[in-house]
Amino acid sequence: MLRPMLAALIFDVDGTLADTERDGHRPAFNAAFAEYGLAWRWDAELYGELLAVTGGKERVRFFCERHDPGFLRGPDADARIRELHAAKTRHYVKLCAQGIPLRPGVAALLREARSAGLRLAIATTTTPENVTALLPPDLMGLFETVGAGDSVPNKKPAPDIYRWVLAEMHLPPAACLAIEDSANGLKAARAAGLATVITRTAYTEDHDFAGALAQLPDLGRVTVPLLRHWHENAYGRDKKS
Ligand code: XBP
Ligand code: MG
Repeated sequence: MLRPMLAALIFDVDGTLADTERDGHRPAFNAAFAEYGLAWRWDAELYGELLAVTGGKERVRFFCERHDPGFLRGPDADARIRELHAAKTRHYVKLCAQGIPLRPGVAALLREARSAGLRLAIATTTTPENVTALLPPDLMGLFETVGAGDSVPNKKPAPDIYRWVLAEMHLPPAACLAIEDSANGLKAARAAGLATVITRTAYTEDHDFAGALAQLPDLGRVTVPLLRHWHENAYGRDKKS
């Protein structure tokens, strides 16, 4: 049977393209809480625990269940969480305007991949506005498909966002590689049938990355030929067994 050729790279955003959680999303949440007169403050350690849940709205609800259940008993808690999250997104977009650096090797690999004829896509849990706010327009323009936020019913570790992106690109998972930073992300990509490269962050250093194609500190030493080699190994090996 023919080995699938590598045709596309599908990138996660938070923790993969940039280390956005501790110094981007977390202060944006805290700014929104202050704006709404809430006494909640997420320090870096607590936020690390809350990252077990993907999705900002879902994370606020998860926090309330443990630290302020009264907030959820109030009238229309869902609407207030949505409003709070919209404020958080405004603060996050402002923070991005001040510049959140991309992780080592990301910009170079995106450009190299496009000039090598690979197609690029994004599969993220974060809100779409956050993606365009984070990426400079020239890099944003390299992606043909962006799957983000509430465009699918279930967030990572469910495979929905990866399946949505594969459908948009009309590609089988075997023709792609996913690049992720967290165990939830790895589970989502693997459940969608994608071989996955992991770049760990300070928040995901101790995550279980069993089943990953490779685990790296960052993309600083990753090139397209190396990704092609890993992809071939992954699928070559599968075909023989
Ligand atoms: C990580 C997430 C997101 C962000 C916050 O996304 O879980 O929810 O933490 O963004 P990724 P929102 O899949 O890119 O790693 O508040 O917009 O949800
Ligand atoms: Mg991530």
